[in-house]
Amino acid sequence: MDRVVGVSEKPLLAAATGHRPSRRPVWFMRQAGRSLPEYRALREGRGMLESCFDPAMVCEITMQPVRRHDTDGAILFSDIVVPLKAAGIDLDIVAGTGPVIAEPVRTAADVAAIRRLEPEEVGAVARAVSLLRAELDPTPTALIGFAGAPFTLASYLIEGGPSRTYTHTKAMMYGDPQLWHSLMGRLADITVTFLRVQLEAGVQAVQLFDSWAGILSRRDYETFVAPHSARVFAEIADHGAPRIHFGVGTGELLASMGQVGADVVGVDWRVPLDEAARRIGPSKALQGNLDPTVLFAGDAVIAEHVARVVVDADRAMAAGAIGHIFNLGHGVLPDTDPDAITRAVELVHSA
Ligand code: 1CP
Repeated sequence: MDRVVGVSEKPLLAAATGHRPSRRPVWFMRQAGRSLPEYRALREGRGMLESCFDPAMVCEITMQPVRRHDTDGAILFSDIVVPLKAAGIDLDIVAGTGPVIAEPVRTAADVAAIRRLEPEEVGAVARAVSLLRAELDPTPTALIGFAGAPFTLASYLIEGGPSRTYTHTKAMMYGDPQLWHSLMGRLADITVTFLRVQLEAGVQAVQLFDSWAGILSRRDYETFVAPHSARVFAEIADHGAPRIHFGVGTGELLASMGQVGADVVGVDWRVPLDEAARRIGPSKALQGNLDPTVLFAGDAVIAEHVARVVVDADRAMAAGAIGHIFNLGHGVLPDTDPDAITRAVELVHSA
């Protein structure tokens, strides 16, 4: 495509803001990396974090799934722990495991040691965004920036890595609410800085991932999490870019998550989109929610499930949702066949 596409012509931005998109926009969480052989080739012998601070590499990995699948969103290749690393926290992303924190945050002294993020510490990310805008401006694809929400970041810092039970996280939350809120406040500051750097460099939408919030009750979410996520959304509102909020297993939290300030609410595969719209209330766009494992079940099943999500989304819009961005209910699984992803995108675009 060689002509410059105006922002209002980007289907993803149109759907997020209640305008009529020229086609149903689709992108996939974790579409960059993972399943693509060209990604594995590029990452050969290069660490994950090292790659996230290399602007040319970030640009190339972000573009790979867009070129291959013709998605309407390009998700910046980065990770939720990148701003924590940049702010001096000793951590690594270990292949096959995920983020690992050298010294888990458990005490008041540990929390006090978490400092602010200076914008220039994520200057490499800003440079990657500039490179990407130059690539994407002539196309219909919008550039999406992202950050981890304070709760999900806190869970990694406190547990020291991925967890099933979030024991230490909940122990601090229930046992020392003052310390908890102090930690969440510091993480919200880092998240705001990281998102503002991306927005100022040119991302056209942002997604706040509160991936693990679904382990909380609605009451706990509202008491311990919502005020901090709400502050993040409020402090980036002046940019005017659509703000997406997503978590896994959040069926019981959708009404609350819909109230912290996002324009678009991401829904996992457990709740049909029309039911999600009822829980969230009117005036929001919805994003989701094909079960990622459906991509392993063959073309006929993929077609059936894509059609079902589209029907549910259309019902959600009849019930007051202002738009639909097609996505998975969570990220692309690593051994997904890339051709199944391409096929799903074609089906969404022709639905
Ligand atoms: O499409 C993309 O891949 C874009 C970049 C991206 C994004 C949006 C990566 C690259 N990570 C993320 C966000 C992220 N990272 C989230 C929120 C989204 C989600 O819920 O899926 C979370 C929770 C993480 C933490 C993380 N980083 C994990 C999960 C571990 C756990 O707790 O279960 C893992 C495995 C990583 C490493 C990582 N991040 C990204 C990639 C491609 C990888 C794999 C490592 C590698 O390739 O070496």
